Amino acid sequence: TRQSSSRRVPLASRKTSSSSRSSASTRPFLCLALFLLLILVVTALFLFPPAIMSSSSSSSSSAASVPFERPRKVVKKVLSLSQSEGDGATVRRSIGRHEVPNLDPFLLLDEFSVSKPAGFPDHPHRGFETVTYMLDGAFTHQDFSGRKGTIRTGDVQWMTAGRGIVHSEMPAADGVQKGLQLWINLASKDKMIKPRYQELESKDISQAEKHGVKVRIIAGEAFGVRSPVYTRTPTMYMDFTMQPGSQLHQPIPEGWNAFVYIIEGEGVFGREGAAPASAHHCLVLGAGDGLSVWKRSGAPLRFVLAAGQPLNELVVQQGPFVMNSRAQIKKAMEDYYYGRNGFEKASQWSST
Ligand code: FJE
Ligand code: FE
Repeated sequence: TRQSSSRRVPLASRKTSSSSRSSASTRPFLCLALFLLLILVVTALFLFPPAIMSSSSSSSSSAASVPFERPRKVVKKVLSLSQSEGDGATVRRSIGRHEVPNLDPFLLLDEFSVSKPAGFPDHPHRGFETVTYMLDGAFTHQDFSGRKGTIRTGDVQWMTAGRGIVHSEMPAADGVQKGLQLWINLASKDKMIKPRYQELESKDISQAEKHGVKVRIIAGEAFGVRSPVYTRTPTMYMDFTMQPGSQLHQPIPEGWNAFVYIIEGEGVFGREGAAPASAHHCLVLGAGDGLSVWKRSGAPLRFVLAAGQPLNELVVQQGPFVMNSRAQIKKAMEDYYYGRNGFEKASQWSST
């Protein structure tokens, strides 16, 4: 009745009267209505966070499709050529050959194709990490502490050799077994840490897909999805597959060294007008905050993108030992020879 009486007040006089008489009577109701509205909004926020978050993440992805402030361009393109390694194995080396001596913190990238009986029999490592990513087939590894396992298509073995590992890496099936092996340097303070393995089965590798671009995240983050792998040397490593007509705009931390290795197909990297690059090429990226890739037509494009925070330390490498000085290399060779400082189990061990 109070409302109806206030409604009957002529418009001209309502403004003045509402400030005195009607406000005193309707304020409790207004407060109640505002309170109910607040509860409604809070409930909605609790009930539909995924909808709200996904809409905000898709808007942030469209923000990412705006060109980067400083897009990374391809500063070097190297075709990896086949060479013989291990015991009769064939690798296409890109990082680690003369043209790309080392891209701190990366030491080596090999695309390996190996058939029995070839392989990588018993050998040591010290001072860095090896990341083996199977592209097709299976590899068995055995180490001097009795650890043994087989990684298959899509699986990853992230091995932190630290102060020392001796192992063998051999094909586990008939036919050609293919994969990538990336060597990542360890900081001086981490070179002698206890060895550690992080193994991810294919089904456990974080994946994301958006607008014709699929990514498998081995390390780091893409499309808002993070890998559980701990990278002692801060690293991102992902495997992208792009369908024709798709584009990718992947942020990469400023100051990190980065490269692309094309597994199959071809695509345009760095700037839209660039000439397409094709399989088995390693593309070293220049400075900037992200990489754009265009896949126009034809077959899908598959490549890995790796980026890492440079260590800015001296690198002294002697085969499987990567240290900071000649003296440390000499020490590593002696430790391996005499079975000391992490190589205790080396002398009496051999793979089966
Ligand atoms: C190594 C020669 C080698 N690339 N890719 C010397 F062949 C190796 C070595 C590998 C390797 C292993 C796999 Cl599974 C894949 C690779 C080189 O084992 F460590 C030294 N020092
Ligand atoms: Fe090895």
